[in-house]
Amino acid sequence: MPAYTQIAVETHGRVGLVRLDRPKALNALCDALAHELLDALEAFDADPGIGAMVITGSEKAFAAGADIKEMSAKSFGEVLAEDYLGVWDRFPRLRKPVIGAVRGFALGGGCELAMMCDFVIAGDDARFGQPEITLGVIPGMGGTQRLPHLVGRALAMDMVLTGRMIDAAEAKAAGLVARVVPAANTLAEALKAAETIAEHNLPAVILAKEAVHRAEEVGLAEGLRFERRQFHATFATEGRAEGMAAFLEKRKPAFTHR
Ligand code: DAK
Repeated sequence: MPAYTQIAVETHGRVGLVRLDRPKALNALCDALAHELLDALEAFDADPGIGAMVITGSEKAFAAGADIKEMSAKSFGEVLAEDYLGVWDRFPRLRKPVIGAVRGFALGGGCELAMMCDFVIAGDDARFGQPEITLGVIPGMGGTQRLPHLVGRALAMDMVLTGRMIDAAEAKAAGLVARVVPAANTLAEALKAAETIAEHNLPAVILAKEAVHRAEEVGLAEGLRFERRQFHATFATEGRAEGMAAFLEKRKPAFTHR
């Protein structure tokens, strides 16, 4: 495993866990952290021993946004030439599910990272916001696009234009997070959910994730056709036969993840 300095990486059975580890900067997403995170996630994605991933931060902050100190000195020419933050384009190409386990602040790029995850389990101390407007900029890692998909235009406009933070309960009611749990249980609940996913027939998990994301990109008729093809494709996997046989034989399936 590479020597990471901005993140800590662990495996729990078939689950890969990445902890953002810049506590003094509230896990602000500097360029080095972003590259390490994507490298670690891609390594898990390619590892046949891993079936799902979890990203978490600290008790105080999942991530307080892009690194304002790093960003503040950059000129337009530099951000354009470097494709600053373009590294995040690698995230949606991950094929295995990623769960965000969020406590504390998830602001700006941190909220956008949470939204890149396939779903979020939030502690009841989590706070989400897109405060970029207060810095004179706008969200740049998907905030203006993913937020309205998840919470609708009204709340997305409120958050993006005022910079207001919402708490975990409001995020749950709005559809930004899947579950809210007592703060101390956040990571344990996320790992449990990831373990459940990782036990399932991996090819079906990958096909299902891709199909759900397709719903955000295409119209209903095309999405339904895509889903049918994905469903048919599960019949080419060993796990489809095993899963159905196990049900009929009243036993637990033994998936080979092929
Ligand atoms: N960047 C760098 N450092 C940060 C930071 C951040 N986003 N957030 C916090 N820190 C640092 C603070 O500077 C402080 O460092 P020291 O002063 O101790 O050296 C340390 O973390 C602790 O923070 P505070 O002292 O402020 O802690 P508090 O508990 O008082 O306040 C807070 C917590 C989260 C409310 C506050 O830190 C805060 O408001 N942070 C900034 C939140 C924010 O505005 N986030 C949005 C960042 S902008 C783009 C792509 C993406 C983006 C832009 C463009 N393109 C593709 C072009 C995204 C932009 C953003 O995310």
